[in-house]
Amino acid sequence: MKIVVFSDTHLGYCPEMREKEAEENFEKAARLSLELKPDFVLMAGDIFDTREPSQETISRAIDLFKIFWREKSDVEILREGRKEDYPGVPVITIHGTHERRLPGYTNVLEILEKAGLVFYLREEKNKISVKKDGEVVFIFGFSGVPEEFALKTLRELNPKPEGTHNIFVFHQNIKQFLPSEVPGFSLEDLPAGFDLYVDGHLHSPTHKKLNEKSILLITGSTIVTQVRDSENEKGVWLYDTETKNLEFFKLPGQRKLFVKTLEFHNATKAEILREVEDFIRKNLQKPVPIIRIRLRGSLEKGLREKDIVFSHVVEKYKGKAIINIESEFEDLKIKIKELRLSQQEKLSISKLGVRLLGERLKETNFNLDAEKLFTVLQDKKPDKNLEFILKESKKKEVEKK
Ligand SMILES: [Mn+2]
Repeated sequence: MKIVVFSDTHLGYCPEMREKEAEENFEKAARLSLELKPDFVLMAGDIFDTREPSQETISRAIDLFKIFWREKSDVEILREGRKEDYPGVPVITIHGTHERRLPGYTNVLEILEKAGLVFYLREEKNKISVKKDGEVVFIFGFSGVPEEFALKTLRELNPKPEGTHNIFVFHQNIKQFLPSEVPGFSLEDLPAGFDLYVDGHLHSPTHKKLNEKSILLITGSTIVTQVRDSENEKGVWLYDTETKNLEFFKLPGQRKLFVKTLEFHNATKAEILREVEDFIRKNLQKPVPIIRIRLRGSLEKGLREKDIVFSHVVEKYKGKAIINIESEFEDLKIKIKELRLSQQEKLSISKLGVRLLGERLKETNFNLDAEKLFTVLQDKKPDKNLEFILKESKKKEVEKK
C-alpha cells in the first residue's frame, strides 16, 4: 500500500497574522498528497493549534479535509471488527499536544470524525486496520499525553502488531532527537514489532532505520512555528509498505523566515527605525517572508522604549512581509512586545502557570492534577468542571486506601 504521511498543520496558528499560512500549507499538503495517489493518509497530531479552535478555523478545516474527497481509494477500513464507510481517500489521525482535551470534553477531531472527514484514534478507540489485496496495514494510534505520563500510559496500553504490516503513530518527545534532557520516550521505549513508527510533535522532518525491520519517521510540521525549524523544508512523506521506501515531497512556494537581533548603543529613534527598515527591505521576496526582529542594547538618554512605535512600519509592509518586532533595551529591563504574543509564547505562559499551580497544590492536602485544574480554571464554566475533577481526586483517594 502507498501511504502519505504528514502532520503538525497547526490550523488556527497565530490568529490574524499567520492563520492563512497554516491553511494555505494544509491545502498544498492535501493537494500534493492526492497527486501521489495514496491508498490512505496518516496524520500524527497537532492538526489544530488549540484545544478549542474558533468556529472560523473549524469551518475552514472542514473545507480543507474535503479536498481528500476529490479522489478515490479502494481499501477496506476495519475498526473493532466492523467495516467503516468513507468518502474519497481515508484520513487517519491522532491528536497531538495542542488539541488534547480532558476526558468528558469533545475534541475537535471527534467533530471531524462525526462529519466523516477523518478516523480519529484515541483512548479505547486506538486501533484501525486498512485492508487491500490480502495486505492488512494495522495502525495503533497513541494520541498525545503529557510527557510525564507517556511511558506509563504506553506500558499500560502495551501495543502489539496485529496486521501484515504494522504502524505505531504517536505524538511525543523522543529524547534522542532533542538537545536537552526532557521527559518523553527514548527510542528503546517504543513498542516492539512495528514496521514503521511515526512521530509528530518535533517539527523538523527526518527518518532513521532502527533495526532490520523498523523505521522511525518524524514527519515534521507543514508550517514554521519555531526559529529553530526555520531552516527546514516543509512537506509530505510517501511510504510504500512493500519496499519500506520513504520519500519526501516539498510543499511548493514556501515562505522563508528571517530572524535577526539588532544591537544598539545609545541609539536614537531614527537610527533604530532605519536599521529595522533596512533589514526588512533586504529580505523582501516572493512568497511573502516572515521577518522577526529583536532589538537589544541601550537607548540615548531621555528616550524610552515605549516612545518607539513600529505600527507604521508593519502597516507600510503589509502584504509584503509578515513582521514581528520585539524590543528589550537594557535601561528599562521590561520586555515590551510590539506586536501580539506569539502562540508559542502564550503556551509557555500557560505551562508556567501549570507548574506554579502544581507547586502550590503540593503544599495543600488536595490530590489534584495541576494540568487538569489549570484547564478547568481557564474554562468558561469552571464550576461544573471543578466538580468533575474533585470527584476524580476523591476516587484516587479511595483507590489509594
Ligand atoms: Mn506541533
